[in-house]
Amino acid sequence: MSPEPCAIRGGHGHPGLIHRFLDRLPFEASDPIVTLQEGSTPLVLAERISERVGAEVFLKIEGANPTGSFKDRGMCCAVTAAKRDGAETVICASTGNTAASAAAYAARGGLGCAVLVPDGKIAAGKLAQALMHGARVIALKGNFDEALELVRELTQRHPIALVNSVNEYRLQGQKTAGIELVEELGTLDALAIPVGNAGNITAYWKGFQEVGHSPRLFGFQAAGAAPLVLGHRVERPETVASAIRIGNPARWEEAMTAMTQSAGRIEAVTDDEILDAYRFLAAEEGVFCEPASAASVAGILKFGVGEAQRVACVLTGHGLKDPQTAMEQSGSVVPCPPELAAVEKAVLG
Ligand code: AN7
Repeated sequence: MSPEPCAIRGGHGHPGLIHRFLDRLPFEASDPIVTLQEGSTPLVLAERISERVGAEVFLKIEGANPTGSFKDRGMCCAVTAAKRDGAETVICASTGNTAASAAAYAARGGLGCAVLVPDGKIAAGKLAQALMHGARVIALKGNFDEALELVRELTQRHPIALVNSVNEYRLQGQKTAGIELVEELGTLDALAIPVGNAGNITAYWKGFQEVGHSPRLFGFQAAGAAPLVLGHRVERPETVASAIRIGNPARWEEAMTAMTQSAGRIEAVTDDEILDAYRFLAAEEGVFCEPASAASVAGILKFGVGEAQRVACVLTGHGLKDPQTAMEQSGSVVPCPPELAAVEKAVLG
């Protein structure tokens, strides 16, 4: 991998994914590429989870992207395209991560940004990011599905670029994660992934297909927000995994087609199962992801991996995104006066 494309732009280290995968993406090197050097994320072997499911399980740590989620893969492409095509402002509906990523890339690209989020239902870290990056943050008295419908209508009336995953460039960017997995592992038998709006699972499938690979897709939804499992819309989705609190996925058909083509499955995991996996990952594997991401691991712990021998779990977002849930799910701190004897007792228990 050549560091040159970044050096040209005054950066160092690995190139962003548009430069890395330029031959597979609808961009030219001369386009006004907006990058924070996203992609090329760690892939770590999860020894304890591997033991529990009886297969080799790898974690694709998408929380290591610049804004802490996989959304950066799609957003660098969507914002680059918007800028190239002359847009001045981008907009999205979001359960949080898309908003944080859109806000960051818009700031980077010198574009305006507005985000519509469900009031009171997005994790604190994501809200802080969107605000810090200077987005106009609109708290909708409604859920994600209503927000998406509204921004779709709004962008029909105004020249504002929609950067939700209904935007084809988002999938183009996100497919690169699937390509990275095949490049790194050579082969994999199954992919476990949380599913909300169903853009990411659709994008992974696109990436796998492009490199001639067909792992089984295991998609997992939260039980209180599982329209694809139930086969019908969920009017009032509810789950502790606020990122996937979605009742009417935009990429419904494509995701189900991908699932069928891959001989995969879509299943539901309860909030308790999600939180068990969330704590296990942090305490036993040293990997802190957000609750929605833990649905992928909760799913394989619950349903197994069939005949698969090598599996990748996509950990879509960083644990720091949602400090409130983390604090609720973990132990308490030990108070201590500033005296050696007391510290000794506190440390040694
Ligand atoms: C951590 O940010 O929909 O199935 O508006 O943030 O492609 O929707 C987030 C989704 C999984 C589900 N994990 O991905 C948004 C948003 C995390 C997420 C998903 C999301 P999709």
